[in-house]
This record gives sequence, C-alpha cells and structure tokens, in this order.
Amino acid sequence: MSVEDLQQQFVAAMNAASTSADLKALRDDFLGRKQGRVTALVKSIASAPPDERRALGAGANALKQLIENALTVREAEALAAAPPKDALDVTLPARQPWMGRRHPLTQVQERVEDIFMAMGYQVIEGPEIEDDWHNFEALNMPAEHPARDMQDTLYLSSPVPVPDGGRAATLLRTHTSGMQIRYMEHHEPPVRIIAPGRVYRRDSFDATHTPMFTQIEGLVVDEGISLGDLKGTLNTFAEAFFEARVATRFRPSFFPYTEPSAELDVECQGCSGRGCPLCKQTGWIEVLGCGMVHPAVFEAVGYDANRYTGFAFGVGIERLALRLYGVDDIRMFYENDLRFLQQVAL
Ligand code: 2NL
Repeated sequence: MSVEDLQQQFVAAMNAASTSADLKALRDDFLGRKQGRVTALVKSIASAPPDERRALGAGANALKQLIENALTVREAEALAAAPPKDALDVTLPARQPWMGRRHPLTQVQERVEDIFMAMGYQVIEGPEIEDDWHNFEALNMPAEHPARDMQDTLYLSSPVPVPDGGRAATLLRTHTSGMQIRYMEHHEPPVRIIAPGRVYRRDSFDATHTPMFTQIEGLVVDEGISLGDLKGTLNTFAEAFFEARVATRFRPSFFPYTEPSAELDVECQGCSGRGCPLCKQTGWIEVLGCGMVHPAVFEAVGYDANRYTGFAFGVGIERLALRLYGVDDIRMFYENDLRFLQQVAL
C-alpha cells in the first residue's frame, strides 16, 4: 500500500463521514494504535529496502499529520452542529431562581394597614358570612330600607336561628362594617380599628367590576371626635399612601350609617390635576367614602350617642391598586398571569 493510495482512501472515507460517530470510526481505522492503516504503514517502513525508507518515512509522517489535522477540524465541526444531549455550556450565565412574592392586592392591603397601625389603630378580622343584624340592621338599614337594594346582596340559602327565637338570613358580607359593629358590642370607647377583608356584591365581572373585592374600613370613636379629626386623618393617609403632598377634596355624599357623609378625592397623580383619561378629564381621583358615625349606629351597639362621636371610612383595595400601578382592568388582579404579577414592584 503506497502513501498516495492510502491518502486517496482516507479522502474518500472522509467525504462519506458526517457524524461524530463516523469520524471516530475513521480515526480508529486510520490512526488506531493496533489496527490503524497509517500505523501499519509506519510499521512497514522497517522492512522496506534501505534506499526507500527515508522517503517512505517522510511520506507516512506527512500523511499521518494531514489525517490528524483533517479529523480535528471535522470533529469540531460535527460537535458544533450536533452537540451531545448532555452538553453543558459552562459559559452560560446562572439561572435566576424564581422568587415568590405577595400578591399586589395583598401588598396594597398591607401598605394601608401599616399606615393606620402607625397611627395606633388595631387591625380586626372576622367572618365573610354575616347575619342581617351586623351587615344591615345595626348600620341604620332596617328591613325595607332602600339602601338594602342599593347594595345588591348575595344571600345564602339557609337562615340561622337568632336569640329571640326567629330566624335571620345569612349573607355574604357587603362590607366589613359587621366586624366593627361586633367590636363595639364588646368594647367601650375609645375605639380605633381598621377592618380589612373580602366583601361580596351581586355585580357584573368586567374591567371595572367584580362580584368580590377587598375592602378596608376604619372606625374611630371617643368623646369629642370631630369632622376635623376625620379630615386630618384621611389627608395624612392620602399623603402616606401616595408618598407625596397631594391635594385632596371632600365631596358631600350619602351613606345610611354616617351623617354627614363624604367622598375623598385625591388630585390625579397621572396629570397633576390637569385632566387625563385616568381621571376622566376631571383632575380628581375618587379614593374612599367616609363620614361621621350616625347616632343610630351608636344606639344599636349600646353606646351613649350624646356622649360619644366618631368617624368611619371605607376604601376599596382594588381601586387603590389600579391607581397605584396604573392598571386599567381590574380582572388582571384575579387572573394570576405571572407576566403581570412579576411586573408589580415588591
Ligand atoms: C365605600 C364607603 C364607608 C363606612 C364605610 C362605617 C362603619 C360603621 C359605622 C359607620 Cl361600623 N360607617 N363604615 C362609613 C362610610 C363609608 O364605605 O365606598 N366603601 C367602599
């Protein structure tokens, strides 16, 4: 076998090889230490006629080098084209672990709670299933009161026994006021509490409504509590929540359980009051409802309405969250799409 023949054989075999496995077989076939064809050629030099040995040796070595070079190049190409399944690229940046975080609504709720706790309020929680008395009756909304229609209520099917022997409807609470009634029934003033929780109304499910939402109500009762205390407290809350000196206004409103009643508006953060789509060109964003506790509520819980006064407010967490994050569809908070949830700052 001449050097030239062997080279031709190698070139032909090389042209036929494509995978890493083909190339490995080729390397064994030509350069293998025991059976390799080039190895055999080199071994045969010793038995060649002395005057041919030098040329044969040089040719064999040149061929060996050529094959080695060709295989090295093709092996690298084959590896790049089809890396083994368990290939590990140690130059890749490390993967970031997925961090859990609290839901944006929970974050907003805790933000509101923190502000009021810093002002000395106690956080109270209670049942989502309420009875008629705590949700309506004690809040100056007796049976047939038009306000009971105003909040389209989700009633539960089985009425529960009440102490006087009758049966009362149970319902999904339409506000967290029931807990505040319960608290007043068991504590004398001074009262300084907030009551966060889920509330339910018979409502549509669209970009601006959900049949369930999260509310925080607040209640302060003591001797000498005035409308000035209400305004000062809620202005302080608005500045702490929006982290700015925000202009506010108190707009007259109506609730059966407060008199007088008001809505608190905050200067629109998006346009600084100039008017934009967020505030529907009014320059103001509605933040919460509030008022001085109606004397009928004090009578219902056994407080002396001539001695005590108080203020109360109710704020919807979803609405605050929409403002804070600039979200335009309330359903985003309930779909749990991680792409949405991950964008909301901790
Ligand atoms: C709103 C308005 C409000 C109250 C809630 C309240 C509770 C008691 C006595 C008197 Cl025990 N008032 N709560 C007062 C005014 C407004 O909520 O729009 N909430 C989403």
